[in-house]
Amino acid sequence: MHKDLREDVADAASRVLDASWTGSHTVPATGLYPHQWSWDSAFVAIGNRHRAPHRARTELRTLLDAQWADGRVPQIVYDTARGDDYAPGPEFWGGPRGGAPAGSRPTSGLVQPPLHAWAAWLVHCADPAGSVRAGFLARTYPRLARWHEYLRNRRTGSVGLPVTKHPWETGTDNSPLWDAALERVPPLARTPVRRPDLAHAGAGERPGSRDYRRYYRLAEAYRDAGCDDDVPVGFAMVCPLFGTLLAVSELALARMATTLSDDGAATAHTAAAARVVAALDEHLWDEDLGLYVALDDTTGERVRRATVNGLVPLLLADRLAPGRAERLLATLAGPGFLGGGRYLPSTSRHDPAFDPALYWRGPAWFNMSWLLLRAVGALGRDDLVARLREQFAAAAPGGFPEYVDPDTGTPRGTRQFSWTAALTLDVLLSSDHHPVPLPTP
Ligand code: 2M8
Repeated sequence: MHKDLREDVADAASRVLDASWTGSHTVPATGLYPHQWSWDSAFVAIGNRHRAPHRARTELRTLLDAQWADGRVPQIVYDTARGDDYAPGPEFWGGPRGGAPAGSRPTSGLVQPPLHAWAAWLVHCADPAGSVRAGFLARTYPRLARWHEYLRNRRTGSVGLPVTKHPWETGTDNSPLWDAALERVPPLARTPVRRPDLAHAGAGERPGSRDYRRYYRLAEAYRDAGCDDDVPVGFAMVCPLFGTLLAVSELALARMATTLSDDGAATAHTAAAARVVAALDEHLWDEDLGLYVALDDTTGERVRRATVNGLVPLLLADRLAPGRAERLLATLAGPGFLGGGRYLPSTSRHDPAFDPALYWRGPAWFNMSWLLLRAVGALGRDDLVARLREQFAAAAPGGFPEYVDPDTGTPRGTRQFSWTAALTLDVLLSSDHHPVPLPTP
């Protein structure tokens, strides 16, 4: 990209991030998502580290300030000053729930994929001197380690991988991976379902009302059990995306521990990552589809659907069982994914549920393309890097959309979406594609 154009795009992305910055955190989108979301903040910090490392550190610290006593980092930290333009709001989660820090902002009781330690490490590496001055690692490492302990102690399912208790926890809420499990949840919620989201995105681009009644039903069950993970709620899914991000984040914690001179902890984090990778390989690999699939922890059955979630383990390429990385690369480049159209779809073009417009069932997402971009960049696959970068070149002209049609590039969902802007910045400004880089000397 020409230098002037690159600067224009970076300026436009920075304006999106500035408009969504509240002074303590960044909202994913001022209309559709007016609060702080867990993994969105991690993606945003990854972009902001290039231009405002102090802000990137604050973003993560604000999120971690809402960490529960049991170690969980909540899916949403509500900003009550922002009104009720999102449902379910803080009142839904209010009442008896365990462990939110006293005096902190109200939160959801659910979680989201554990990208945070990886993001914190990238933020540190972008400005090591500023990070040291702020005591960033010393302050965040213990909290991040506790977050992983929560996942290990309270969320590890029957195959040794973390279990999500609600589609909202997966980050890929409407993915066909959850269809069969969700089908067992009665579409009957006590709470009236409000849909303010439909004022910000087309109904054909968002989940349907039956799905929403099931989402509420599950969230009610979890909330009413005091968010106690010993109580089954009727949804317990193991996702290759969630597991991969946990493993990468464990490797990031290992780097942090080494930097903080705790070699024992570093060894433990590396071993934890290895256990996750071994479980991914043993339980989620699908030889026919050539990627990793989800697993229903309630029935023990694998969910044999090809989605982008199953390609993300490519981030762990050098640690996977022999031959897996090559198969993943072939699947990524093949007709179901990059080879079949313009951008990387969230669901394979060959899956019966593929829909190029509908949220997580086909559209191309910038966070997924970014994850795969880092994976193929580290493997030196410049051909695939170039293909994945094409989507980022379309971000600014499309108004930094939440997602795009993978074949036509038509923007979908909301616009001026923060992680789209942040990751566009990262793609423009990153020189190192290694997923978990070594510290800058
Ligand atoms: C979407 O999820 C929220 C619930 O968390 C929703 O649909 O209302 C997902 O794309 C999720 O991954 C994302 O974190 C969130 C905010 O951008 O929106």
